[in-house]
Amino acid sequence: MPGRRETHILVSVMQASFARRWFLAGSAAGGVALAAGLGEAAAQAPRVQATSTSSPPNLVLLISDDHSVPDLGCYGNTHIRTPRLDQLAREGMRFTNAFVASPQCSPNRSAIFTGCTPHTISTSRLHTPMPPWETTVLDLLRGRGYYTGIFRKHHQGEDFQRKLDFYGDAKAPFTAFTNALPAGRPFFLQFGSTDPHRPYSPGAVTPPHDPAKVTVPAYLPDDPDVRKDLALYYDEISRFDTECGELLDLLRSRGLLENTLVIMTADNGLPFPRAKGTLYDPGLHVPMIAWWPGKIAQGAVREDLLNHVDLAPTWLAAAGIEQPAKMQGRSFLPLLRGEAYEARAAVYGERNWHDTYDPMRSVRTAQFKLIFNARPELGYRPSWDLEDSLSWAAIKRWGRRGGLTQQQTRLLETSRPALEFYDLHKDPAEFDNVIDRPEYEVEVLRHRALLSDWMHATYDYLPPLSRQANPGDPTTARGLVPPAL
Ligand SMILES: [Ca+2]
Repeated sequence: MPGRRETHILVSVMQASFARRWFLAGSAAGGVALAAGLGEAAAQAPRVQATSTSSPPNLVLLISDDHSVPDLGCYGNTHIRTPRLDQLAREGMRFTNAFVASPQCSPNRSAIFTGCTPHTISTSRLHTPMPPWETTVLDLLRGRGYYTGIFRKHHQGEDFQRKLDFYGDAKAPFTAFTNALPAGRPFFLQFGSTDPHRPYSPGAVTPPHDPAKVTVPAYLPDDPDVRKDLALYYDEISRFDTECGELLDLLRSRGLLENTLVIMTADNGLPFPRAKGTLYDPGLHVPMIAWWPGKIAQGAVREDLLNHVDLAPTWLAAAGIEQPAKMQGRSFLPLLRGEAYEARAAVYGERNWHDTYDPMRSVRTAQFKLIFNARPELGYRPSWDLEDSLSWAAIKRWGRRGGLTQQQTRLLETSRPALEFYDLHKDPAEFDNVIDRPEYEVEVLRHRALLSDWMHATYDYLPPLSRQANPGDPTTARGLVPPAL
């Protein structure tokens, strides 16, 4: 049973949580109050009023595949060569706190295209195609006259691809799109590179990056093979940068960049152990740059929390199309335009089936992150593309020798805690789990309530951390983690 002080805190948190849900349920508009973050992913996301626009902007998405912050020059990686994206950031807005909805490829891409969290639209399992009954942002744009095209990877299945006006595979030159584009039509174009996804082989760029100069993250051992692996990852990011430049040059030469919002981001974090497929920041924290001449201040850097579910609402708002009630994200168009904008208080993450069934949920605020491991009896398991990597082999080799740090050794343990809580200001690497420290008790409870509310509001299929049926009762709320855990 909880002590008196803990009960008081818990009841306060749960009452606040319940009051907020009641308010949301009674508020037809939803809207501004949700910007505080608790229910912002819920169905009542702020609606953007359709605005008349005589010249809707073209929309371009440049998306890399398995790529985290800080691995662009403009994010502080001093060795990687990404001149074109660095230029894009200098001429546009760079976001330092953009996060994916899921650290998995197809689930997160489905979130980008629908503005909904993957479990809400049944796409949480890796490789699940876009359900034919879901309305995507491309459907809505097409309905308003946009010409929609994708080059290469979208990972949403054949039905999704058939609905596009244009699709170009890896052999198609970028001119195939510009030649096919009907004159005078606004367009949405995604360049979906498969860089820097594994497998790696030398030769992506000349000269290659020097393994001696890469930055080895603290969660990996500083090993020659890890350095070689990271240099190959850098090489593919450079190749992506070059191709982005080629596409932008082509669009400019055809006069197609004059009223165009370009967004660059990545679909999930880097393909290394403790990154892709995990809810630690290296799995969730991705680069994001927005460029729109005359509309976005040049060289702006914003720290606001953003999630990939916010992209579709932003594109709709830019095109003057009303956001459907089902979309859970929030438009950050006002932020781009330098207008009044209330930042999110929290972003949420989910991992589900990805070679193994290892469901997890997370909530991240500016200072803290809570991770819920729904199968704590499992140890860390990399996805199969990482299992064959030089880096995973190095971790296992160092583990046998006993040379890993205490934090790195956790990758080889056979179980994990059900709950992890990190103070990101003091511990940005998320090494020091403070879930049981008394000084964090209030924040832990607040984040448990945030995560529970979000899971409940978004029709999650995992048991929420707090009992929703009777939120004011501390004895039932005490059963925060289901007995099976
Ligand atoms: Ca990916």
